[in-house]
Amino acid sequence: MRAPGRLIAVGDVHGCLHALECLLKGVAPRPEDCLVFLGDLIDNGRDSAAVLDRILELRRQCQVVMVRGNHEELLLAVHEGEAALRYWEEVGGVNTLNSYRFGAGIDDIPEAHWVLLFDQVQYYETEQFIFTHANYVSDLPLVDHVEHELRWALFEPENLRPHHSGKTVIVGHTEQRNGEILDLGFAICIDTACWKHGWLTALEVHSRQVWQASRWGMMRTDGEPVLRERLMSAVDRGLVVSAGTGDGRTGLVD
Ligand SMILES: [Mn+2]
Repeated sequence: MRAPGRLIAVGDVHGCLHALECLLKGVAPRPEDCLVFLGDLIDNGRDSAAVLDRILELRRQCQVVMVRGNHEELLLAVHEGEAALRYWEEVGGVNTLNSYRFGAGIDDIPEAHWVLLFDQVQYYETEQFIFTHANYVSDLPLVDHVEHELRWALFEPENLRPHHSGKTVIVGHTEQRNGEILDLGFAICIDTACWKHGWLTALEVHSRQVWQASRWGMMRTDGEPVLRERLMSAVDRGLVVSAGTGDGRTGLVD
């Protein structure tokens, strides 16, 4: 039996608080709705700490499922030793630490956030849908998947087949730098690269209603291209100085 509320997947937030706030305003979650965060709530963007606080608050407003991303996996591994901590810092963790306090260390992350991260699931499955962070193996039940397939493997259309269960798979992780959802019918990637001038995407999986917001907290208008493409077309038309050759203000930085 299908649950009464909406079932809404949310792509990789990556510390983009303004995008998340904007998206939640648009979605206006009701208590019967279920929001499935596909992982990578943290790192790269500036406001990871506030994003985790917002998720804690959201859990009092509607049902929330959090699928674990590779970035959360790296953070949870920092207690294994210095090398793990250094590696996480290099792939976006420094911004997460600075979101607690400039120059913060791992001990500055509050207990409530660790508890929240430990609540993340490996994947989420309903009667019609499968949600993972990164990818899936078409002929394997989800329970037999390993962490690489769930959280690290790139979503490459040429290598994908429908999952044997017949369920539609929803994933994040593989950045769609053009800002558009990659919809293969049997599988859909909604990581539209929010922290890199793209959008944060929410998708209601039954109705296919889509919300997209920029990291500056603006809702996408119909057909609006990502900032990267607007800038590149301005460069092509000679309206702005090309990235890297001018004063830096138009530079496109990953
Ligand atoms: Mn990821």
